[in-house]
Amino acid sequence: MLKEKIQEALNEQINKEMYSSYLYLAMSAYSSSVGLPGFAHWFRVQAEEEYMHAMRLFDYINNQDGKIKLKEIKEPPAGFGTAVEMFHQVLEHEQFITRSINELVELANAEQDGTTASFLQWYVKEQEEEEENVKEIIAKLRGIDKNEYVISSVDQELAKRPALR
Ligand code: OFO
Repeated sequence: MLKEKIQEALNEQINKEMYSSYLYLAMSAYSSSVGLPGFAHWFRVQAEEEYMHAMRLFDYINNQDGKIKLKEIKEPPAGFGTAVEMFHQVLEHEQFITRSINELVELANAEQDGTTASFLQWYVKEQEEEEENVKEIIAKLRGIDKNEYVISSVDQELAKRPALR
């Protein structure tokens, strides 16, 4: 049985992951609108991945006989500037999510809930990978935001991201 505090924080994390999905879907739409189909594809896959992150929490709460509480998902912005500016916003958001996961782990430890702390380890690793991937893309885009050739070669590279299923 989940403690009330833990259940609340896990439900809050579902909302954050759903917002991440929404945010990346907005970035996908924006990328399409500015003629970057590879970016659009990458963000669409990322949005699906974030939905899976939310569902993993959803299943965990259910499996622990907890209570799911779905909250309103905030509206994401519609414009994100240049490609590199957009990825800086992604990094900022992922750093926010990493802090949130770390706080959840701290809470689980403080509440002596080893099951939840160990469940969260998957997210700790995932956040490490997500931040790393985004930093790599920023490194490729840095300083060349106005260089059409490089943007289009990164666009072609992002188009190769495999779909989730
Ligand atoms: Fe769910 O990892 Fe990104 O936000």
